[in-house]
Amino acid sequence: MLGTTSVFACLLALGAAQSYLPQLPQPVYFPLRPPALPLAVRGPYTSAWTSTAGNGTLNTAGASFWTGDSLGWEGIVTVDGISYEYLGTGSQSLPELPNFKSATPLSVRYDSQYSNFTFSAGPVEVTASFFSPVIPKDLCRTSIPLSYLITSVKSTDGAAHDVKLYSDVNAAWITYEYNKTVTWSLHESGISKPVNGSNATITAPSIFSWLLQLKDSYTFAENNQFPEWGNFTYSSSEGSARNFSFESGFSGNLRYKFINRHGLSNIVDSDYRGAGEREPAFAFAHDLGSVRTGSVVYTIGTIQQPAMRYLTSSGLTALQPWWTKCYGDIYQLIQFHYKDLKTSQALGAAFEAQLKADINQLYGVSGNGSLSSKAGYIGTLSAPWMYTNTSRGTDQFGNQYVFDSRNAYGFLDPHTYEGIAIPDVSEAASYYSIVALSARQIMGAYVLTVSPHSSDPLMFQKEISSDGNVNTVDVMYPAMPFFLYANPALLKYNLDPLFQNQEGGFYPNGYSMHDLGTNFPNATGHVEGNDEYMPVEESGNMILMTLAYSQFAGDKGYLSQHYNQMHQWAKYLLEFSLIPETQLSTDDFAGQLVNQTNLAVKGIVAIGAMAEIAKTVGASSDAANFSATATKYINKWEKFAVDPSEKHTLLAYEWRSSWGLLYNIYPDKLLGLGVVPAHIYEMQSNWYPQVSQIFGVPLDSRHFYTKSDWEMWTAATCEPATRRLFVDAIAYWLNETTTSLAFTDLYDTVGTGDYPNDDSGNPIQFIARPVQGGQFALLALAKKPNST
Ligand SMILES: *[C@@H]1O[C@H](CO)[C@@H](O)[C@H](O)[C@H]1NC(C)=O
Ligand SMILES: *[C@@H]1O[C@H](CO)[C@@H](O)[C@H](O)[C@H]1NC(C)=O
Ligand SMILES: *[C@@H]1O[C@H](CO)[C@@H](O)[C@H](O)[C@H]1NC(C)=O
Ligand SMILES: *[C@@H]1O[C@H](CO)[C@@H](O)[C@H](O)[C@H]1NC(C)=O
Ligand SMILES: *[C@@H]1O[C@H](CO)[C@@H](O)[C@H](O)[C@H]1NC(C)=O
Ligand SMILES: *[C@@H]1O[C@H](CO)[C@@H](O)[C@H](O)[C@H]1NC(C)=O
Ligand SMILES: *[C@@H]1O[C@H](CO)[C@@H](O)[C@H](O)[C@H]1NC(C)=O
Ligand SMILES: *[C@@H]1O[C@H](CO)[C@@H](O)[C@H](O)[C@H]1NC(C)=O
Ligand SMILES: *[C@@H]1O[C@H](CO)[C@@H](O)[C@H](O)[C@H]1NC(C)=O
Ligand SMILES: *[C@@H]1O[C@H](CO)[C@@H](O)[C@H](O)[C@H]1NC(C)=O
Ligand SMILES: *[C@@H]1O[C@H](CO)[C@@H](O)[C@H](O)[C@H]1NC(C)=O
Ligand SMILES: CC(=O)N[C@H]1CO[C@H](CO)[C@@H](O)[C@@H]1O
Repeated sequence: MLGTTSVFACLLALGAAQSYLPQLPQPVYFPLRPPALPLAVRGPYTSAWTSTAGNGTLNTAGASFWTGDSLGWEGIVTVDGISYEYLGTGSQSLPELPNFKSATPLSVRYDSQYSNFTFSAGPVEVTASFFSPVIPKDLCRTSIPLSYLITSVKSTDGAAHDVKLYSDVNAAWITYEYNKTVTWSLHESGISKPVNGSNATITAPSIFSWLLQLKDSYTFAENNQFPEWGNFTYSSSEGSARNFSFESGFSGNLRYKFINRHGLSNIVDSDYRGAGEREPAFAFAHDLGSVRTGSVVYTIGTIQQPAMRYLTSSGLTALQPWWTKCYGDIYQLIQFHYKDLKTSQALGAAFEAQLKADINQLYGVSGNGSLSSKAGYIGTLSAPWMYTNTSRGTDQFGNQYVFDSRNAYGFLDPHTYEGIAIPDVSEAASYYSIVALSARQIMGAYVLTVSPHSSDPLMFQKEISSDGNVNTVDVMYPAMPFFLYANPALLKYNLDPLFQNQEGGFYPNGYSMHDLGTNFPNATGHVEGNDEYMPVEESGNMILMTLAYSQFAGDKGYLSQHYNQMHQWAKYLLEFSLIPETQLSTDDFAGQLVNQTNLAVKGIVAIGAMAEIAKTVGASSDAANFSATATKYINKWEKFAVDPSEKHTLLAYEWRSSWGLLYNIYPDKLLGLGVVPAHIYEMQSNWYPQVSQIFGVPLDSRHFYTKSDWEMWTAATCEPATRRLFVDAIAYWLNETTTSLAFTDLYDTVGTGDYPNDDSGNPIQFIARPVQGGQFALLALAKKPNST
């Protein structure tokens, strides 16, 4: 057997060992193949994904941060002496070894909680089940920034086999710069004193945790989206294994040692160094013995304590994460979380079951009807051209499709009637595949903290990828449907810091602020008032979100509490919403525009919402005034906003033939305000199919790109046939797009459904944004209080 030093010598001698990308068969995906699958997604800094771009999968593409930067996460299963890599690509740069292979991908399945990857490894099947619980009603568990990986094996030939498991992580999880010194230690069973060698007492229940941190940390700072403070942890325990071992050291060395000797040396490397310098890796190995089935549990994540920096009347405050109230210190947190697997699984399964039941109900699928059932199509098509052309054929990707104009399972390009159609998939199945994919991405953009003012938590959102602002109002607004569906209280915890800041006199403008801080995690507001200028957008959004929370939570007190502040914003809307001056709307990448139809209607609907709010708090003369103004404005708006053809609203008043997604009428329907006349809904619903493209309806007539969150909001305002077109188009796009990172909301509806380019030809990549909460627009509408 090779000793440690000779393994090194061997690797060094081989230098850049030949790296090969194995040609592996493609796994089968259920319910579809998204551009990236969540692996460990529990917060802005615990956000690991695997991309499916270029036919990549878990053991060809490996794990990456939401930005696409690689993370070292390695998994090997050894069966009867042959090692198979199922997670990561780290072992592929080892010198070629006769007893080392890639596991063969079989299937990839996801739901709202799990991404499960199944492989064959000789006579066993191995499943890597990545579990990031989405349990929004459980505040303590929701605040935990850690995720699970359960690796299980199952004999496929009925015989018992000798099985060993290995896994490691590297320091790329906590630093963008590979030359920054990282320090580490191994901890046993919640004890802060580290262990090494023989003072580690290995027993079945003891939990071992690697902790990594930057030697020089900077609290509340980021470097290329990576946190510059906090601890990364990777944990496991012996469990039912026959033998358990650990080691940290040079990655190639550890993997080589495991592949050849099937065990580790229980040594903690003391040569603290950068992530790129003889890549330090942190490993666990389990010897399961001769088994037919078996499994090992790992937990992983990045823990920041404190979590946020917050401006209050007593100055800048460092806020502790909410879990400190529930579990204690970081060691106790890791222990609790590890042991909590079964309970978390039960809670996650309950959310998932409810989600499926709610979708079945939405589509009228009775009992335990499968989501692939085609039952549940209700409604008629009112655009007559859709009746007359049916066809079947092969689309540009080689998929068979059937376009059935009576049920709109697919749709054709209305201009060419050519091979552009969505495969024959039920809308319920499409919708499930979208919302199930979105759930972890949404929750992964938030942190819950202790509040300096009350016993309720505060919730902060990171505007992931677009600019990193804190609690961006026009990013909370599209995300709102998820919270209304899953737990409206979270929307309140997210709104509270914005009210506290502005009611506390920290913002000088008469309209609502755009965000609570330019750089997450600094929730320090804009005392100068020079935040991004979206006055009508954000004032409308705040009023609409506040009423939505109040209605869905049955909390009228919240309206009285914030009436004065909302009244101030409503006054701004009275003045500026009907004829909006040149300004940005939330779709700021599209640039400024005067007289935006969709922005104006948001302001007007918000004035209608203010009438409802005033009525609820007993301000009846305010209510009458707001109500009369909303009616007066909507009548004028209709004259300005409708194209002379009377087929659609315009993108901007006086811009003849322009059009756009009129998504801001969704809150009118959601909140039962009745401000927007029914014939506007009908007209728009009939219009969208006429301008749809292969991957959906463009955001507006200026470009071919669209926003999937706004598409789903719009879908919720349409009659069923048009709604189906939107829903199926988004699922079809997810299945086929060439975008390579977590579910983007901004994509091209033509070509390969890629990221669009800006006007200078540079791609605009929106990644993993919480706006996908908007995908729950149909479910929120179905849950609307007092809905009939
Ligand atoms: C992906 O796999 C499919 C089928 O296995 C193949 O047709 C296609 O060319 C592959 N694409 C790439 C980019 O390798
Ligand atoms: C994924 O695996 C877990 C067990 O680890 C199981 O409970 C869950 O139902 C699976 N989900 C899917 C979509 O296969
Ligand atoms: C570390 O790497 C970064 C680039 O990633 C570079 O800017 C910096 O100068 C390097 N620092 C040292 C000490 O080498
Ligand atoms: C284990 O041994 C190391 C020295 O190798 C020491 O630093 C550490 O405190 C010991 N831990 C315990 C729990 O005794
Ligand atoms: C947060 O504020 C601190 C103090 O001003 C600063 O050092 C840090 O870089 C800021 N964080 C980010 C992400 O900008
Ligand atoms: C976590 O990391 C920070 C550096 O960001 C460090 O100061 C702290 O001691 C670490 N906590 C633990 C429990 O290791
Ligand atoms: C457990 O594994 C280690 C590392 O391979 C080995 O040194 C040790 O002898 C094993 N212990 C038992 C009881 O098999
Ligand atoms: C752990 O123990 C090994 C050998 O006993 C020693 O070489 C190493 O420096 C120790 N690690 C730490 C972190 O003290
Ligand atoms: C649905 O199926 C589950 C498990 O298969 C069962 O427990 C439940 O009773 C069924 N519900 C109905 C309404 O049939
Ligand atoms: C995704 O594509 C696969 C393969 O073409 C197909 O079987 C599946 O039905 C599609 N799923 C959806 C939701 O469109
Ligand atoms: C905005 O629309 C109003 C109403 O149609 C019109 O009077 C005004 O001239 C428009 N403003 C601009 C700059 O086009
Ligand atoms: C009513 C209608 O639009 N029918 C169209 C069906 O498709 C053919 C081309 O395949 C068109 O020529 C028709 O106008």
